[in-house]
Formats: sequence, C-alpha cells, structure tokens
Amino acid sequence: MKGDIGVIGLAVMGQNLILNMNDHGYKVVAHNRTAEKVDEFLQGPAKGTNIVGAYSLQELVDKLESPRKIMLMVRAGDVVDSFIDKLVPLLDKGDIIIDGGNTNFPDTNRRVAALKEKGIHFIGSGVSGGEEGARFGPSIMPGGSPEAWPFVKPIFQAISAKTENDEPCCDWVGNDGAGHFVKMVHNGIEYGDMQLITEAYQFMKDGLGMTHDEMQSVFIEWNKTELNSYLVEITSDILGYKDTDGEPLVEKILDTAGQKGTGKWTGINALDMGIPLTLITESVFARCLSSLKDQRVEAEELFGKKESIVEGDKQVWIEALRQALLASKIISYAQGFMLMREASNENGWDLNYGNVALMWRGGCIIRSAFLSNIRDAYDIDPELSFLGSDSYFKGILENSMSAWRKVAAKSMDVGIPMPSMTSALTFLDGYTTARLPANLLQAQRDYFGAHTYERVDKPKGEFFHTNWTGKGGDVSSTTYNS
Ligand code: NBP
Repeated sequence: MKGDIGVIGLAVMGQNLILNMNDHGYKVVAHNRTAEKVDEFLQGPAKGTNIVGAYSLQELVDKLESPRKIMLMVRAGDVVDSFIDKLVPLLDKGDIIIDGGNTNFPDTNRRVAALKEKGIHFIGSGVSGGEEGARFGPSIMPGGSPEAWPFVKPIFQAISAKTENDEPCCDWVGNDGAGHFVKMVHNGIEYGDMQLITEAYQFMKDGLGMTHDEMQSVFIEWNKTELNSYLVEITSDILGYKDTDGEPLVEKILDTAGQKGTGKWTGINALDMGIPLTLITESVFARCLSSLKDQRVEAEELFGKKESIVEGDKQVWIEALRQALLASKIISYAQGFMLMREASNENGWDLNYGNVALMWRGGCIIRSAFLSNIRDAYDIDPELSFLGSDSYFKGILENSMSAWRKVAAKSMDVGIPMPSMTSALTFLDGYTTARLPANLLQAQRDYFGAHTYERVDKPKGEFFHTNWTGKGGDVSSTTYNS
C-alpha cells in the first residue's frame, strides 16, 4: 500500500506532525536531507508505527499515492526553494507540495504562481503550537492553490486541534499566501499578548512590590476571567517556578528578548498597508529596546532612576490592571483584524474572519476563550471594520476605560514603561476622535512643500494650495498618497 502523504524534514515539527498523522490512521513516508535522521526516527519514536522512510526524493515520490502530497517541514527560505526545484522534475501534474514552515507570505505568493505554470499545486500553511501542538493537535492555517485543498483537508482537519465543540482548528484560509499571512498576524498578536502580560508583571513587581507567589495567584485568578488563555496560564506556572536555590527562576533570566522576525514582518506589512498596528509594533520595539541591555544599565545609572512605587490599595490596582490588560488585548486583536481585512481587500483573498478566530481557538500559542467572542462578533457582522464596535467588546472597553486610564497615567507618573497598554489607549482615543489635528499637519505640509490640502467646506477630492508667506509661487506639488 502506498503512502497517503510524504513529509520532508525530521526536526521537532516534522517528527511530531508525522506521529500525529500516523495516530489518525494515515500512512506517512518520511524523508530528511541527512539520511541518518530517517533511521534514528524509524528506530526511535516511529518504531512500531506504520511510518515508512525514504532515503531519496525519488524513493519518496515512488512511495506515494497519486495525487502526491508532500509536506515540507524544513527551515524557511532558500531550503524550501531548493526542495521545490528538486521535487518538480519528479512529480506529475496535479501533485501537491505543502510548505508548513514559517514562510514570509510573499514567498508563498511567488511559489504558488510559479508552480501553477508547471501544473503543480502549492499550499503554504501556517502551523502553530510548537512541539506539543504538532504532536497532539496544532492550529493549521492553509492557503494557496484551492484545487489542492480537498485532497489535504481530511488529513489536516484530522490532525489539527479541536475546539470544545469538536470543530477543527484548521480551515481553508484563501488563495496565494493567505495562510502564511494569517499565520504571520497570529505571531504578531502573540508578540502583543506576551508584551501586555510582561507589562502587567512589571507593574505588579516594581510598582506594587508584589512577591512572585502573589503574582502567581493573580495570574491564576485572571485565568478564570475573560483573560483565560494559554499565555496567562503558562505565566502563572513560570512565576511559581523556583530555581534549585528556592528563588524564582524568572529573576535569573537575562532581560533581553529574542525574536525570529514574524513580529517584525507584521509591523512592516502594517506600515506598507497604512494600518495603525500600534500595539504589535510597540511589542516588537519593546524587544528591540530590551536587547540594548548594556546601554540601559548605563542609562539607569546616568539618570539616577528612582524606585517606581505605586501607592494605594493593592487589590484595587490589581483589578484596574486586569481591566487595562483586557482592554488593550481587545485593541491588539482589533488592529490585527484591521490588517487582515486590508490585506484581504488588496489581494482578493476573501478572508473569513470568524474562521480565522476559530482556527486560533485551539492548538496555538494565542489560544484563549476570548477568541470565541471574536468569532461570535464576526458571525454577527462578517464585515465588522473595528472589533471594538461589536457590542460585547464595546461594553468591555467602556467598562474598563477609567481603570485603563488610571493604570496608564500611573505608569507614566512612576516611570514604569508600558508601551503596549498605553499605545492601545492612545490608539482608541485617536480612533474615537472625529477631528484630529491632521488639519494643522496638512497646513504645515502645504506651507513648506505646497503639498495641498482638502477643505471641510468643499467636496472631498478637491485640492487647494495657499501661498502662506506671500513669497511662494502658485504652483503646487502633485497630490498622491504613498
Ligand atoms: P528547523 O527549522 O530547525 O529545520 C530543520 C530541518 O531543515 C531539518 O530537516 C534540516 O535537515 C532541514 N534543513 C536545514 Br536546517 N538546512 C537545510 C538545507 N540546506 N538543505 C536541506 N535541508 C535543510 O525545524 P523545525 O523547528 O522542526 O521547524 C520546521 C519549520 O516549521 C520551520 O520553518 C519553522 O520555522 C516552522 N515552525 C517551527 C516551530 C517550532 O516550534 N519549532 C513552530 C511552528 C513552525 P537536516 O536534518 O539535514 O539538517
């Protein structure tokens, strides 16, 4: 009997996805560049299963049922292109190549188009959930050649995580690089969620002087509220984890955050598309700032930074902080969905936002109860332009406003950096202000560069230039927006 699917790449993700597929009754053919890893896998974790090995790409292709489905779980970038180049001459028209790595979506756009010309279908799929997700149920976000989806759907939906209603956290996202785009935004949102939690932690630790056991208890309690999520849950575990000397391990970890690029890509895309994705972008910059450790140590000494004590009832502050965190999180998701909406419109992807929320509901790092509410919001209004306008989320934003402002103002007052929580509030203040000071900005642009402006008392699209100093000419600059 031939194999149902081939997987190339036997590192942590590939091995665990293969074992997951095997558990669900699929016969998997496994290949890896370094052939010894095939043997190690077959004699190790795959021993006693139906998984078979292939020591060359020709052997892999020969062992698969038509149309062949070959999934790459290798390092993103050139490695994917190199496998595609080697596979194409061995494949038949209608065969399917799937890239399950963390690929930047323009690469997927390019590969879908190039392979289409050769009669090969290509799927670019985000896979989230790390090692455990891959093994027992990841969130899977596939996009690319729609013709390929019916062949891949049963396998992907079988191995994916399921919601409490047994719905698979995997569905077709859209054409071209839509799957990898949505995975990129997922990762951006993950940056935002993590940053928000760290800001709450610093406020509690430095501002309120709380112990790690106290903070752990707070996160345990928060996890029973609307903040219920994987990241809040693991934060409570981390805060309670003691090093061999009985001290909290988290305080022994160097405060410089790493990043692999997906948050940065999300921010770059937001700038390219003109979407104010302020919270996620602040989260990326917060990681950049954290990496300037030596400079920060010197600057703290230079500025003689004072302790950041927050006075007042601790319990009241903790509840205010919870509300500020929740409200900021709503803004982060609202901005992320604005970005997806713009990308969907620009690329003709026709994204289903409720389905996206469902795909993130289980298996992935940002899984949370909150995503069910997002799904409900898009079920009510599939074209919702701002998540905060949905009645459920609007209610939370309104109820949290006073506590959120209190926390933001206090953080500024005592010097605790909370870039994501404060930028989220600033965004909402801007978004809910009918008249912003951009009129003055337009005047400045026209003053120094004759960039023209529109008037409130004239139809939109009619542009004016004023000779502000009496010294300039009447010629204006060309009017366009980049
Ligand atoms: P890695 O990203 O570490 O990639 C390892 C695989 O790439 C091995 O099969 C390795 O073969 C192969 N490879 C490399 Br590296 N360079 C190669 C080359 N020049 N030619 C051929 N093969 C090459 O594995 P991973 O952590 O399992 O991740 C796989 C994909 O999934 C990546 O795109 C990753 O970003 C993504 N992802 C990872 C996670 C996670 O939690 N790790 C989560 C979600 C998505 P070799 O054995 O011969 O060196």
